[in-house]
Amino acid sequence: MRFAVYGAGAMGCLYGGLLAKSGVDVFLINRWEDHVQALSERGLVIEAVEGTEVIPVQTTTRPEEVGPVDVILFMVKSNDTASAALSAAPLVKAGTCFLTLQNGLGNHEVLADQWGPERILAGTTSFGVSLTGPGRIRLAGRGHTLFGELDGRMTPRLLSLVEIFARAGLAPEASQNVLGLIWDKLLINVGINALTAIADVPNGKLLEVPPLTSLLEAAVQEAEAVAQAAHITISPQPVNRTKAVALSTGKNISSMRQDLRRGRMTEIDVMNGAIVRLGQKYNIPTPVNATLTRLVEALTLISRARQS
Ligand code: KPL
Repeated sequence: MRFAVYGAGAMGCLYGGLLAKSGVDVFLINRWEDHVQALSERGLVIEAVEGTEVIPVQTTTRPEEVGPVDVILFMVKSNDTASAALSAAPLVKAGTCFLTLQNGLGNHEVLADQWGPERILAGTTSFGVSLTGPGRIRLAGRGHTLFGELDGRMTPRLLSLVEIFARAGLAPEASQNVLGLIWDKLLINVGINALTAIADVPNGKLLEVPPLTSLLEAAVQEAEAVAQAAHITISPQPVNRTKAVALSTGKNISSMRQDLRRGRMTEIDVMNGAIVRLGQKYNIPTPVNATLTRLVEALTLISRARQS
Protein backbone atom coordinates (compact mmCIF):
# COMPACT_ATOMS: atom_id res chain seq x y z
CA MET A 1 0.00 0.00 0.00
CA ARG A 2 1.25 3.46 -0.92
CA PHE A 3 0.67 6.32 1.55
CA ALA A 4 0.94 10.09 1.43
CA VAL A 5 0.81 12.38 4.44
CA TYR A 6 -0.80 15.57 3.19
CA GLY A 7 0.16 18.37 5.57
CA ALA A 8 3.35 17.04 7.15
CA GLY A 9 3.58 19.52 10.03
CA ALA A 10 4.39 18.29 13.54
CA MET A 11 1.76 15.54 13.73
CA GLY A 12 1.96 14.63 10.05
CA CYS A 13 5.73 14.19 10.37
CA LEU A 14 5.34 11.95 13.41
CA TYR A 15 2.87 9.69 11.59
CA GLY A 16 4.79 9.74 8.31
CA GLY A 17 8.12 9.16 10.07
CA LEU A 18 6.88 6.21 12.15
CA LEU A 19 5.16 4.66 9.12
CA ALA A 20 8.36 5.03 7.06
CA LYS A 21 10.42 3.49 9.87
CA SER A 22 8.10 0.45 9.89
CA GLY A 23 8.70 -0.08 6.16
CA VAL A 24 5.62 1.63 4.66
CA ASP A 25 6.06 3.39 1.29
CA VAL A 26 5.02 6.91 2.40
CA PHE A 27 5.59 10.44 1.10
CA LEU A 28 5.51 13.47 3.42
CA ILE A 29 4.02 16.48 1.63
CA ASN A 30 4.26 20.02 2.99
CA ARG A 31 4.34 23.40 1.27
CA TRP A 32 7.04 24.86 3.60
CA GLU A 33 10.14 24.54 1.44
CA ASP A 34 12.80 24.86 4.19
CA HIS A 35 11.09 22.09 6.15
CA VAL A 36 10.91 19.77 3.12
CA GLN A 37 14.53 20.52 2.23
CA ALA A 38 15.68 19.72 5.78
CA LEU A 39 13.64 16.49 5.75
CA SER A 40 15.09 15.32 2.46
CA GLU A 41 18.70 16.29 3.27
CA ARG A 42 18.92 15.19 6.92
CA GLY A 43 15.83 12.99 7.49
CA LEU A 44 13.18 13.56 10.15
CA VAL A 45 14.68 14.30 13.58
CA ILE A 46 12.45 13.13 16.45
CA GLU A 47 13.42 14.29 19.93
CA ALA A 48 11.80 12.27 22.69
CA VAL A 49 12.50 11.62 26.37
CA GLU A 50 14.14 8.31 25.41
CA GLY A 51 16.55 10.13 23.08
CA THR A 52 16.79 11.55 19.58
CA GLU A 53 16.34 9.50 16.43
CA VAL A 54 16.65 10.33 12.75
CA ILE A 55 14.37 8.66 10.20
CA PRO A 56 15.06 8.94 6.46
CA VAL A 57 11.85 10.00 4.67
CA GLN A 58 10.57 10.61 1.14
CA THR A 59 9.28 14.17 0.94
CA THR A 60 8.19 16.89 -1.46
CA THR A 61 6.24 20.16 -1.68
CA ARG A 62 4.40 18.96 -4.80
CA PRO A 63 1.69 16.26 -4.76
CA GLU A 64 2.04 15.80 -8.53
CA GLU A 65 5.58 14.46 -7.91
CA VAL A 66 4.08 11.68 -5.78
CA GLY A 67 1.18 10.66 -8.03
CA PRO A 68 -1.74 8.45 -6.99
CA VAL A 69 -1.59 6.64 -3.64
CA ASP A 70 -3.84 4.19 -1.79
CA VAL A 71 -4.16 6.14 1.46
CA ILE A 72 -3.95 9.88 2.08
CA LEU A 73 -3.35 10.70 5.71
CA PHE A 74 -4.91 14.15 5.72
CA MET A 75 -3.23 16.32 8.39
CA VAL A 76 -3.45 19.92 7.14
CA LYS A 77 -4.63 22.68 9.50
CA SER A 78 -8.42 22.83 9.59
CA ASN A 79 -8.37 26.32 8.06
CA ASP A 80 -6.78 24.81 4.95
CA THR A 81 -9.06 21.78 4.59
CA ALA A 82 -11.18 23.13 1.72
CA SER A 83 -8.22 24.27 -0.42
CA ALA A 84 -6.12 21.19 0.42
CA ALA A 85 -9.01 18.86 -0.46
CA LEU A 86 -8.80 20.30 -3.98
CA SER A 87 -5.01 20.42 -4.28
CA ALA A 88 -4.72 16.75 -3.19
CA ALA A 89 -6.22 15.74 -6.57
CA PRO A 90 -2.94 14.37 -8.05
CA LEU A 91 -2.82 11.82 -5.20
CA VAL A 92 -6.27 10.41 -5.90
CA LYS A 93 -7.15 7.38 -8.07
CA ALA A 94 -10.03 4.90 -8.00
CA GLY A 95 -10.01 3.32 -4.53
CA THR A 96 -7.88 5.98 -2.81
CA CYS A 97 -9.13 6.67 0.69
CA PHE A 98 -8.55 9.64 2.99
CA LEU A 99 -7.99 9.35 6.73
CA THR A 100 -8.40 12.67 8.52
CA LEU A 101 -7.02 12.96 12.05
CA GLN A 102 -7.43 16.75 12.08
CA ASN A 103 -8.60 18.77 15.06
CA GLY A 104 -11.91 20.58 15.23
CA LEU A 105 -15.29 20.23 13.55
CA GLY A 106 -16.17 20.13 9.85
CA ASN A 107 -13.13 18.45 8.25
CA HIS A 108 -14.53 15.07 7.21
CA GLU A 109 -17.66 16.81 5.89
CA VAL A 110 -15.55 18.98 3.54
CA LEU A 111 -13.58 15.93 2.30
CA ALA A 112 -16.78 13.93 1.83
CA ASP A 113 -18.35 16.75 -0.20
CA GLN A 114 -15.27 16.95 -2.41
CA TRP A 115 -14.41 13.25 -2.85
CA GLY A 116 -17.48 11.26 -1.75
CA PRO A 117 -18.21 9.90 1.76
CA GLU A 118 -17.25 6.34 0.72
CA ARG A 119 -13.58 7.42 0.45
CA ILE A 120 -13.37 8.98 3.91
CA LEU A 121 -12.26 7.60 7.28
CA ALA A 122 -11.92 9.91 10.27
CA GLY A 123 -10.60 9.89 13.79
CA THR A 124 -8.33 11.49 16.33
CA THR A 125 -4.82 11.28 17.70
CA SER A 126 -3.72 11.89 21.26
CA PHE A 127 0.03 12.02 20.60
CA GLY A 128 1.59 15.27 21.87
CA VAL A 129 4.08 16.64 19.37
CA SER A 130 5.47 20.02 18.33
CA LEU A 131 7.59 21.27 15.46
CA THR A 132 10.86 22.63 16.85
CA GLY A 133 12.40 23.70 13.53
CA PRO A 134 12.59 22.65 9.87
CA GLY A 135 12.69 18.84 9.79
CA ARG A 136 12.62 18.51 13.61
CA ILE A 137 9.81 17.52 15.97
CA ARG A 138 9.59 16.96 19.72
CA LEU A 139 7.47 14.08 20.96
CA ALA A 140 6.17 15.22 24.35
CA GLY A 141 3.65 12.46 24.99
CA ARG A 142 2.75 9.15 23.38
CA GLY A 143 -0.93 8.56 22.72
CA HIS A 144 -3.38 6.57 20.62
CA THR A 145 -4.91 6.75 17.15
CA LEU A 146 -8.67 6.14 17.18
CA PHE A 147 -10.45 6.04 13.84
CA GLY A 148 -13.19 4.45 11.79
CA GLU A 149 -15.48 4.55 8.79
CA LEU A 150 -18.04 7.39 8.72
CA ASP A 151 -20.87 4.84 8.67
CA GLY A 152 -19.40 2.81 11.56
CA ARG A 153 -18.73 -0.39 9.52
CA MET A 154 -15.69 -2.56 10.33
CA THR A 155 -14.42 -2.77 6.73
CA PRO A 156 -11.36 -4.72 5.48
CA ARG A 157 -9.56 -1.44 4.68
CA LEU A 158 -10.16 -0.17 8.23
CA LEU A 159 -8.79 -3.37 9.73
CA SER A 160 -5.75 -3.37 7.45
CA LEU A 161 -4.99 0.28 8.37
CA VAL A 162 -5.23 -0.69 12.04
CA GLU A 163 -2.62 -3.43 11.44
CA ILE A 164 -0.28 -1.08 9.57
CA PHE A 165 -0.57 1.58 12.29
CA ALA A 166 0.01 -1.02 15.01
CA ARG A 167 3.29 -2.12 13.35
CA ALA A 168 4.35 1.55 13.24
CA GLY A 169 3.74 2.01 17.00
CA LEU A 170 0.82 4.40 16.48
CA ALA A 171 -1.38 2.55 19.02
CA PRO A 172 -4.48 2.32 16.78
CA GLU A 173 -8.02 1.33 17.70
CA ALA A 174 -10.94 0.96 15.30
CA SER A 175 -14.09 2.83 16.32
CA GLN A 176 -17.74 2.63 15.28
CA ASN A 177 -18.51 6.12 16.61
CA VAL A 178 -16.37 8.55 14.62
CA LEU A 179 -18.48 11.58 15.51
CA GLY A 180 -18.16 10.77 19.21
CA LEU A 181 -14.35 10.48 18.80
CA ILE A 182 -14.15 13.84 17.07
CA TRP A 183 -16.23 15.48 19.80
CA ASP A 184 -14.23 13.81 22.58
CA LYS A 185 -11.07 15.35 21.12
CA LEU A 186 -12.84 18.65 20.40
CA LEU A 187 -13.77 19.04 24.07
CA ILE A 188 -10.12 18.47 25.04
CA ASN A 189 -8.95 21.06 22.51
CA VAL A 190 -11.65 23.50 23.68
CA GLY A 191 -10.30 23.22 27.24
CA ILE A 192 -6.57 23.36 26.45
CA ASN A 193 -5.72 25.08 23.18
CA ALA A 194 -7.11 28.63 23.53
CA LEU A 195 -6.11 28.96 27.18
CA THR A 196 -2.52 27.84 26.61
CA ALA A 197 -2.27 30.18 23.62
CA ILE A 198 -3.66 33.19 25.50
CA ALA A 199 -1.66 32.60 28.71
CA ASP A 200 1.38 31.53 26.63
CA VAL A 201 2.01 28.49 28.84
CA PRO A 202 2.68 24.76 28.28
CA ASN A 203 -0.35 22.47 28.65
CA GLY A 204 0.48 21.32 32.17
CA LYS A 205 0.44 24.88 33.58
CA LEU A 206 -3.35 24.92 33.19
CA LEU A 207 -3.50 22.56 36.16
CA GLU A 208 -1.10 24.59 38.32
CA VAL A 209 -2.73 28.03 38.05
CA PRO A 210 -6.23 27.89 39.67
CA PRO A 211 -7.90 30.64 37.55
CA LEU A 212 -6.73 28.83 34.39
CA THR A 213 -8.00 25.51 35.76
CA SER A 214 -11.46 26.95 36.42
CA LEU A 215 -11.59 28.47 32.92
CA LEU A 216 -10.63 25.06 31.46
CA GLU A 217 -13.47 23.47 33.44
CA ALA A 218 -16.01 26.11 32.39
CA ALA A 219 -15.07 25.96 28.68
CA VAL A 220 -15.38 22.14 28.63
CA GLN A 221 -18.66 22.16 30.59
CA GLU A 222 -20.21 24.59 28.10
CA ALA A 223 -19.05 22.40 25.21
CA GLU A 224 -20.42 19.29 26.94
CA ALA A 225 -23.84 20.98 27.23
CA VAL A 226 -23.73 21.80 23.51
CA ALA A 227 -22.78 18.17 22.66
CA GLN A 228 -25.74 16.92 24.70
CA ALA A 229 -28.11 19.37 22.97
CA ALA A 230 -26.78 18.16 19.59
CA HIS A 231 -27.34 14.49 20.65
CA ILE A 232 -23.68 13.56 20.23
CA THR A 233 -22.60 10.50 22.23
CA ILE A 234 -19.41 11.60 23.95
CA SER A 235 -17.33 9.71 26.56
CA PRO A 236 -18.11 10.43 30.22
CA GLN A 237 -16.28 12.97 32.38
CA PRO A 238 -14.86 15.27 29.69
CA VAL A 239 -13.43 17.72 32.26
CA ASN A 240 -11.41 14.96 33.92
CA ARG A 241 -10.29 13.61 30.55
CA THR A 242 -9.15 17.09 29.50
CA LYS A 243 -7.18 17.49 32.73
CA ALA A 244 -5.59 14.06 32.20
CA VAL A 245 -4.44 15.13 28.70
CA ALA A 246 -3.11 18.45 30.05
CA LEU A 247 -1.10 16.41 32.56
CA SER A 248 0.15 13.74 30.12
CA THR A 249 1.18 16.41 27.57
CA GLY A 250 2.31 18.73 30.37
CA LYS A 251 5.46 20.07 28.68
CA ASN A 252 3.82 20.27 25.26
CA ILE A 253 3.26 23.52 23.39
CA SER A 254 -0.34 23.22 22.15
CA SER A 255 -0.87 23.58 18.42
CA MET A 256 -2.72 26.87 18.94
CA ARG A 257 0.08 28.32 21.04
CA GLN A 258 2.55 27.32 18.30
CA ASP A 259 0.37 28.97 15.65
CA LEU A 260 -0.03 32.19 17.63
CA ARG A 261 3.70 32.42 18.32
CA ARG A 262 4.45 32.05 14.60
CA GLY A 263 1.81 34.63 13.59
CA ARG A 264 -0.23 31.97 11.77
CA MET A 265 -4.01 31.58 11.63
CA THR A 266 -5.19 29.39 14.51
CA GLU A 267 -7.91 26.70 14.55
CA ILE A 268 -10.04 28.70 17.04
CA ASP A 269 -12.93 28.93 14.56
CA VAL A 270 -13.38 25.12 14.36
CA MET A 271 -12.88 24.65 18.13
CA ASN A 272 -14.25 27.19 20.67
CA GLY A 273 -15.78 29.21 17.80
CA ALA A 274 -17.72 26.16 16.59
CA ILE A 275 -19.04 25.59 20.15
CA VAL A 276 -20.29 29.20 20.27
CA ARG A 277 -22.08 28.85 16.90
CA LEU A 278 -23.70 25.54 17.89
CA GLY A 279 -24.58 27.01 21.31
CA GLN A 280 -26.51 29.76 19.51
CA LYS A 281 -28.25 27.14 17.37
CA TYR A 282 -29.33 25.05 20.38
CA ASN A 283 -29.87 27.98 22.76
CA ILE A 284 -27.05 26.97 25.13
CA PRO A 285 -25.09 29.88 26.68
CA THR A 286 -21.36 29.73 25.93
CA PRO A 287 -19.87 32.95 27.40
CA VAL A 288 -16.47 31.45 28.28
CA ASN A 289 -15.96 29.98 24.80
CA ALA A 290 -17.11 33.26 23.23
CA THR A 291 -14.55 35.23 25.26
CA LEU A 292 -11.74 32.77 24.54
CA THR A 293 -12.60 32.94 20.83
CA ARG A 294 -12.51 36.76 20.78
CA LEU A 295 -9.23 36.88 22.72
CA VAL A 296 -7.51 34.42 20.37
CA GLU A 297 -8.81 36.36 17.36
CA ALA A 298 -7.42 39.61 18.83
CA LEU A 299 -4.05 38.05 19.71
CA THR A 300 -3.82 36.55 16.21
CA LEU A 301 -4.25 40.00 14.66
CA ILE A 302 -1.59 41.45 16.99
CA SER A 303 0.83 38.59 16.38
CA ARG A 304 0.37 38.74 12.59
CA ALA A 305 0.90 42.51 12.58
CA ARG A 306 4.17 42.02 14.55
CA GLN A 307 5.46 39.38 12.12
CA SER A 308 4.80 41.46 8.99
O1 KPL B 1 -4.24 18.27 20.39
C1 KPL B 1 -3.62 19.07 21.08
C2 KPL B 1 -3.11 20.27 20.38
O2 KPL B 1 -2.12 20.84 20.81
O3 KPL B 1 -3.72 20.62 19.37
C3 KPL B 1 -3.44 18.84 22.56
C4 KPL B 1 -4.27 17.65 22.98
C5 KPL B 1 -3.89 20.05 23.32
C6 KPL B 1 -2.02 18.49 22.89
O4 KPL B 1 -1.15 19.56 22.81
